[in-house]
Amino acid sequence: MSLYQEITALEKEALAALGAVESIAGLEEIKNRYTGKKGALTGILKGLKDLSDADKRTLGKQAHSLSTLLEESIASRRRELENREMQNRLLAERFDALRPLRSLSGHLHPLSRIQYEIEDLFTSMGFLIMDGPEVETDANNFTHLNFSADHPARDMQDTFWTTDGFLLRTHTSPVQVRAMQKLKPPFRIIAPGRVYRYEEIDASHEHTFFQVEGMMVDEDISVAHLIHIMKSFLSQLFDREVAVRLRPGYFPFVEPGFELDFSCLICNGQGCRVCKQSGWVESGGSGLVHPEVLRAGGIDPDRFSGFAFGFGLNRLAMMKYGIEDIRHFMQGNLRFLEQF
Ligand code: FA5
Repeated sequence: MSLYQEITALEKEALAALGAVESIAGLEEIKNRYTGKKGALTGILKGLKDLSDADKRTLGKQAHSLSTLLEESIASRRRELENREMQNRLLAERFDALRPLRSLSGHLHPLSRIQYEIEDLFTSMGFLIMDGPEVETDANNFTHLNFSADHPARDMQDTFWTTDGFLLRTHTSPVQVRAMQKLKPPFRIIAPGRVYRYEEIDASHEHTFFQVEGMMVDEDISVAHLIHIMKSFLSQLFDREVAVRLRPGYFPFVEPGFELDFSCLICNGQGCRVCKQSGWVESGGSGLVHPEVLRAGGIDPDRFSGFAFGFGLNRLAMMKYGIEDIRHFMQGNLRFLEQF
């Protein structure tokens, strides 16, 4: 092969390689192969000095213009490859601020779910939602609710005490006291929240559970108002007609006091294991606010009367969602929680 043919072949080969190369590393390799220190074209250029003057002119020109051509082609291919690399990187790193998030995998805890639902039901009936602290005074948890210092009813709700004389509220009823201090009658409030009792736990008893308190104070409030509100609350919560029954019950802060039952939803009042064959399920305590409690709250019992109730939120949730053991709520078991 003459040198002319060699240079022509080299040009063809090098341009083909440059057209095919897809990476900067590959490009460097080609550059070395042809124009590097030991490259094919470099070798030819070095050999030019041994040629005749006539060959030097023609072949020298051919070799030098190939050298320039390769230099330019390599530079232009490098720009192309660098642009493409940059574009790929930008595409991979692209951040679309408006892209919708994948749906979050979190769930509302069943107690939060039922609490929010109850709050909606009562707000639609004109009730305010109130809050109170979980660490309470003896006065708010007991004394202002008509438990005297040595009242045996104090033992009905075994209490966790702090070392400096406060307690973990045993029920949400102290919020009744706070409501009377804050609001002028007429008013109606509910107060959902966490309560604590020093209690042996089993399938239906926890030491930490939730209640929802309710209180309505106005002129001429009677048991009929209590029954009406309870019936309409429970029927909406359970999405069907629910019957309500009052049994006498003792709580120092109401007179008369009642245990409030509703018809069992599992068996529709026919009798089953859940309602212990009675057809009724206990939901909480209720009654007309004791005149002493109104008086302690700065409300004239000769002018105003009221009803109050306190339900176990866990028990309502168990009935609504068919949960058979109260301990599920606090165990943080994802297989349980993910059902809600
Ligand atoms: C009270 O706590 C009264 N404060 C309720 C009340 C309010 C009466 C206003 C009158 C007027 P009791 O101790 O019965 O009452 O508790 C009320 C409800 O809380 C019970 O019916 C039950 O549903 C729930 N409850 C009580 N103890 C536990 C427990 N250890 N674990 C789970 N739920 C409980």
